[in-house]
Amino acid sequence: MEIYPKHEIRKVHCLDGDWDFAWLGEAVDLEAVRPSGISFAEKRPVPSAFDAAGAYGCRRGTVALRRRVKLTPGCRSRLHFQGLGMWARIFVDGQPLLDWSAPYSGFWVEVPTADGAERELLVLVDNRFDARRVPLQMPFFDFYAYGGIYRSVAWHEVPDCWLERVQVTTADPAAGRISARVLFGGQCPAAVDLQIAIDGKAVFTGKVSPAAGTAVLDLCVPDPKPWSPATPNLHLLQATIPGDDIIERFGLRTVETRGGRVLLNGREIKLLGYCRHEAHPDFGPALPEAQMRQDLELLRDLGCNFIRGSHYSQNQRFLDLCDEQGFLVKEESLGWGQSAALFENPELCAGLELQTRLMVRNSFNHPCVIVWGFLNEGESDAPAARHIYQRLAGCIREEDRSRLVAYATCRPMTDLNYDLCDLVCVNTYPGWYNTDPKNPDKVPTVDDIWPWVNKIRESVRGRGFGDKPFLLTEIGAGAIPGWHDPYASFWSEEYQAKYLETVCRGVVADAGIAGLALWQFCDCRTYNTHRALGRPRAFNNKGTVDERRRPKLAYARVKECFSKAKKYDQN
Ligand code: ADA
Repeated sequence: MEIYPKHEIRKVHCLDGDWDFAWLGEAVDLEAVRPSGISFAEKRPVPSAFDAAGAYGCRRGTVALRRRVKLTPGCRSRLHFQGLGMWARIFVDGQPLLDWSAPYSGFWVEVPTADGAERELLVLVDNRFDARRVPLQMPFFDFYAYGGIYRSVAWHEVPDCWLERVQVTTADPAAGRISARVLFGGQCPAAVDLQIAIDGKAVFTGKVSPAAGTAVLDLCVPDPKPWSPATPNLHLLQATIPGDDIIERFGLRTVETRGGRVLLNGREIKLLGYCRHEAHPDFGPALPEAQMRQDLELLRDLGCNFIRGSHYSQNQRFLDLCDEQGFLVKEESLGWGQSAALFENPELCAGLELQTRLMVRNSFNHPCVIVWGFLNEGESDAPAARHIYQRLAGCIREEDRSRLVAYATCRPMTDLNYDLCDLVCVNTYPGWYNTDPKNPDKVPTVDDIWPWVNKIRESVRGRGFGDKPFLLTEIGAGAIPGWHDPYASFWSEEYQAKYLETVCRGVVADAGIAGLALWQFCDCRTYNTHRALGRPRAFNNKGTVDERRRPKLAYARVKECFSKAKKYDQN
């Protein structure tokens, strides 16, 4: 897949396509696997999830994937993985180089040089749950934990000092003033010859002296065109040093909050949209670009301007498309309902920090991303969990101060960490899950929705957080596709339609609610254990479209509400 940043001078070998594939079994001792002993009888494509469908669908075990590549003999090189799950050991020419256990995160592997041209890349991938090896992905998460190299891979040839990234931050969108943080990798000389062109026009030529591999330049975009949902203008910045270059794409826009509102380029914006999993019954998270585009087409048709990338770092190609089409995104690192006790595990906490920093480093030039998130529905009302909320909000702000920071809470009345964030993001399901523990036999109805949401808002205001924009980042009801019931009972498309209409109408009419991400865009596969007793079909059925994107009854109701809503004032 063509993904930004790109390169004109640097030699990049895209490794997407057929790889040699071997299924090693369900009970493999990973330490005992020797690359030379593997016999490869099959071919499988990368990117793909081996357990999404077909012979290994829904199976847990270990696979090996192999690819041979011709590089320039003796060159320095690095491998770029955009995302795999759940655990991998990466070998080049038979040597183990890295063990990786951060699903959905893009990362680099430094490769030793070799005299010969032909190099062999072998990746062992394992999708078994293992709290020690893969603490970031737990079996209780309510979405299927897939295995495979499910995003693109590329092998880059680089000089001894290379361009890692250029982080572009907008200072003034209308005037086109930006700050460009040029990040160098490898052995950087004291002074480097650097050229920067924006949209083909030279804006900097000279020597820079990187301090700790970084040089910061204040630059002006020659013909600046601000980015907004209605005018998603993008600019290209090309940085060149001897033997290397990088082409970054960025948009000129600011995002901030004031008096409970979210402001884009200084103007109020109402965020209306969906939570979306990267999910499809045939492909798992390895969506082909055509599917990503269809999802965006449907979201546009529904009248959305906002996508919550639940619950992990997003495919970079998807974010590129959101940049091009003017969608706004909350991107979040992988986390789901972890308890305070789990955060006592230092390896989990280190993994959370690593993947959260990687999310920011991988996505910092996407204008579509306006909110960084982490720890969906963690135990945010436990004093013992505060350290991890502080750590993650803190590391995001170290990486990027130009966006909003927020986690989604399902403990809105007792949450202890609102002070750390720019937004109050609440997940709540009144009218679906029972909100009254004292009255377990009460049948939830849509009449429960607004009294409960308003009670939450009162509680947030009462604790002094009324000046932070309030977003409903999850709310919804399940509907089994095709299940109709004249009495609109649970699981019917009728109940879901009534439910989502009640939510959308209320949010659109209420200026005090800054945003809504309905749960969820499409049905998606979830755990297939005993937990699935609450998840008919072993799917989370709260999609407005089903897993093959066929609309349910609710589709037209949401479309009617969102399309008529005023979202952004261009003038
Ligand atoms: C939670 C969670 C979602 C999903 C949802 C549901 O709020 O964040 O991932 O599991 O509940 O459908 O119950």
